[in-house]
Amino acid sequence: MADRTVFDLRAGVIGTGFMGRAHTEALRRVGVTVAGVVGSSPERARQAGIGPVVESVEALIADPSIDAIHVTSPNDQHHAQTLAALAAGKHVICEKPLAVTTAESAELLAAAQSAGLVHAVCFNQRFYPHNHQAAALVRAGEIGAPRYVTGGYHQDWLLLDTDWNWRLVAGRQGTLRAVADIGSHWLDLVRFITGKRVEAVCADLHTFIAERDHPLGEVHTFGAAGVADDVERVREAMVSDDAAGMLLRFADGTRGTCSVSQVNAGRKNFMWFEIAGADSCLAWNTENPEYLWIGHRGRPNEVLNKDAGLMHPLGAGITAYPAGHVEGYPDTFRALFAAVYADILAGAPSAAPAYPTFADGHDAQLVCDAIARSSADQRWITVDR
Ligand code: SOE
Repeated sequence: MADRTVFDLRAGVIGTGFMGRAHTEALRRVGVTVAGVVGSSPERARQAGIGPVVESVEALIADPSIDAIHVTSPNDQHHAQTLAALAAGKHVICEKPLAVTTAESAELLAAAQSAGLVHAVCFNQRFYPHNHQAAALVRAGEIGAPRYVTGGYHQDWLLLDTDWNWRLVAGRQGTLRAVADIGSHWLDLVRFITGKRVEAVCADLHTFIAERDHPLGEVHTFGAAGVADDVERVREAMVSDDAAGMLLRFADGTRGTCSVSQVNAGRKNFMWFEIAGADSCLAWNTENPEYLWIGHRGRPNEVLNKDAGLMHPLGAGITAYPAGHVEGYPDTFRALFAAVYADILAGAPSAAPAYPTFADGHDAQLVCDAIARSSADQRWITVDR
């Protein structure tokens, strides 16, 4: 691809819901052409209006003009669609979680590596500028050795017993729901920032809403407001986790505590961390992303505003707007795809990809497996790598 630029690259997107929209919008900002989108039906894809409608996944993957496939379909479809895209020689960007079992995620990682294709998982929340800045500060030793990692991810879009989404359908999400859906973001983020893997977990998952009155049809993510009042509903028992508390042991003695919930009223998309090092502490959250709090003993605390001129190269490198111009959730997809498509333009993964790969997605699956087992057995479980 010697004379091609990012503006010559073409992507196909599977899924036309919340993530399909986020992906197509970010692709256009990076300069990649959205060559086609596939929905749960051609009519749903036309209604979504996010790109040229292609009749089927098979037709999209078979298009020789397409360089990469984005998989944003429900989790139980990721494995088959990703394998088919890789077999067709397409680079793949897959939404998290990568798969619904560790066997599937291991197979996808092996297939991508043997094909020599670019493979990425959308742990996009790494790409808030301050999350790269936090990683740079830790790597530079500026807070001392990380000791205690706390935080979590709270939402409220599944609070009511009338709230619904494919994630609540047993089998479509995988063993875990809230933990796999949003807890995986937090676990990936703290691993990216601290550089430490979770080695063992003690988890307590809970289903607070034992039964839900749900519509018969599909309800998009965060889509409760769009459901008609007179829609027919059925009452069904629920088994997946609405919330979870987790104690974590990282390598070399670092400890952690994480809370995950999709039933915390008022928390719309609130992810936060506080990383205590031997010397100083870092804190950040998604609802105030322009500021990184740096806590000290014996001297004033600091609040670093997002300003490339004040940040380490790692943080400044993914900062696209000047201080005071807030870069939020949609911008994380732009920054992530800019990194991924740099490798796609080169034709293969770099030695040390600047983005989360299927290896990160598979490791997240291994940690989720340990979390599920720990809660079921009510004891500490070591991650089985
Ligand atoms: C729903 O919980 C959801 O859309 C997640 O699936 C995304 O990964 C998260 O970024 C926002 O909330």
